[in-house]
Amino acid sequence: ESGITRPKGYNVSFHCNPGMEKHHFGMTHPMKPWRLTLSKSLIYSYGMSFAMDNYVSRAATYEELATFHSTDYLDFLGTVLPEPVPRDLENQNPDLKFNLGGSDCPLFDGLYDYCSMSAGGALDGARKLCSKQSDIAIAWGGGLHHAKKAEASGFCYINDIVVAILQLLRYYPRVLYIDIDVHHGDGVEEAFFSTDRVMTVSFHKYDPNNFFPGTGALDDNGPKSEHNPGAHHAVNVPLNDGITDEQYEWLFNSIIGRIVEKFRPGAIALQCGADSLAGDRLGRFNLQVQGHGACVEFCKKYNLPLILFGGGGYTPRNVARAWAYETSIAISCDDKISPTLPQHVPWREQFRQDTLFPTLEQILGEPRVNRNSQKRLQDILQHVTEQLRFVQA
Ligand code: V1P
Ligand code: CA
Ligand code: ZN
Repeated sequence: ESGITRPKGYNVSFHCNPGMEKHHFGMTHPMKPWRLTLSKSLIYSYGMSFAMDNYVSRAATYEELATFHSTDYLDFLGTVLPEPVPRDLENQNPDLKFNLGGSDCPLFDGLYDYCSMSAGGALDGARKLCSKQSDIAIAWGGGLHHAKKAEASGFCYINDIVVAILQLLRYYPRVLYIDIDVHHGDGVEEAFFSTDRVMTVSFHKYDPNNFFPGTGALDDNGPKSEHNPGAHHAVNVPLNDGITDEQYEWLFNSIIGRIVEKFRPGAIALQCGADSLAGDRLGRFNLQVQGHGACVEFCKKYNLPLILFGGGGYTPRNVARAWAYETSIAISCDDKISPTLPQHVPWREQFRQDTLFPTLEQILGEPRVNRNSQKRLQDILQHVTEQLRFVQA
């Protein structure tokens, strides 16, 4: 008996396509679609599927992808073949078409299927919110925030988030996009740069010279022209290495609290990239599963239609923990699931410790130095507060 029951008074829908999980970016590539398998296996082992509507999502159609992407790009993406010999780091082709085929965005078998399945889950989730059949939709296979209209970038080929938000905009006057991936959500920001119907907020590690993608400075807030409706509608929260749960929660709650009050969104789209967790192979923060999940909890409290996307996350055991915990928050059973991992969860040894909430010591051995002063975080909050004076719902 897991004690996990359906949430009272609202519905959660869970959208995934097992077809995504069999794709591979290449042996040494950090993006492992297998992390989705591990996440689902933990979610199911806890018995959470009994508390949600579970959907095997379909692949998004060409027309659906073309609501954002250029047809030139989609046509090329649909016909490129995998490279017989993977390019190595020294042998980069300098003129890649649409940025496809480099080490970040390699061409692999079934690439188009993988992309359209990721977008299909996100779009199905958005549609469930629009039709009010669900109150919270979960699409862990989405969240690929770097993809541009006609360009692949940073492991992302199709921007499922933009496609899903475009769907939400058919029903909701304003959508708030929040991105807690350790990287800047540049593709989503750019897509909605010139509209005041979407406010984008990204929390990320910022170091223009040494951390991908290098954009997302505090004062990059949208078009500089006051005549452009998108002016002031991009919020950027640049952070340094080692930020802790306590600091992140304080900043997240303060900033999002003020934004919701001022912008009054009709729906919230939250990208839950798990590379902001401590111990991530690419990330630099010291967040724990609890602090990451607290962002989901905070967004849920507004009782607005909410869609949760995946995103980055390169240490699969921690990705699975975070997305399982966040699924439990969505269905309000976070107080009922055991902090000890289920006895019969497949690949149990992959998790190293048998807890859902490993300590920083367990995750890292040696903790990462926190380079975020409280003064700097206060300055960030002040900048955002001043920026919001120009925002009207
Ligand atoms: O740093 C770069 C590029 C490659 N240089 C020309 C600059 N790329 C990063 C890309 C990170 C993408 C993150 C995606 C997401 O936000 C959303 C899914 O999480 C990169 C890194 C890195 N350490 O930042 N690529 C790789 N590592 C890489 C390593 C091995 C093989 C292939 C790519
Ligand atoms: Ca981010
Ligand atoms: Zn990332």
